[in-house]
Amino acid sequence: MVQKSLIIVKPDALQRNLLGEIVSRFERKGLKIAGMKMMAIDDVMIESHYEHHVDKPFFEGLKKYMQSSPVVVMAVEGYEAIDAIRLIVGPTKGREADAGSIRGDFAMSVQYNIVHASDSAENAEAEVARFFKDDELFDYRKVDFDYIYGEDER
Ligand code: IDP
Ligand code: MG
Repeated sequence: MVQKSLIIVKPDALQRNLLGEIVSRFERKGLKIAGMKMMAIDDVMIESHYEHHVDKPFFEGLKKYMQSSPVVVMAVEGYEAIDAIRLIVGPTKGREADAGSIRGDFAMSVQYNIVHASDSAENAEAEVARFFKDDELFDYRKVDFDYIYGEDER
């Protein structure tokens, strides 16, 4: 099943000059960028995006971090992309993430962990819709497609 995952390249990644590296990791994997833009995350958006954390003691710090600079958001597409991307990103705590994953290679922190990636099909759909208007998402053919997937997967 083709899925889109919502990726947020967080402020620590921009400050540490990792934007290109992160985009490149998704590209090289064979995933397709269906949408991408730079934006500031306002209060309403952060409170809905991190709804599961609003009552936690670290929420104010998380909000301050996510609003400390613009972020780059991407809708990244592929077959079973949501789980594939969580593997590329690694678990929340950077210092426990496997080497080779984005967080494993670039993060030590729980909070400053470089990227957000959707964790389920249901959340991915809501997150992509929250961050992208329909006309900001692009359905286009990539010439490498036939070499990224086998015939029975296309
Ligand atoms: P995830 O980003 O791996 O899906 P979530 O549990 O959904 O992790 O948490 C969202 C974000 O909130 C994390 O990526 C991290 O930036 C921040 N966060 C999660 N737990 C903590 C914590 O215990 N302290 C500080 N920040 C946290
Ligand atoms: Mg999460």
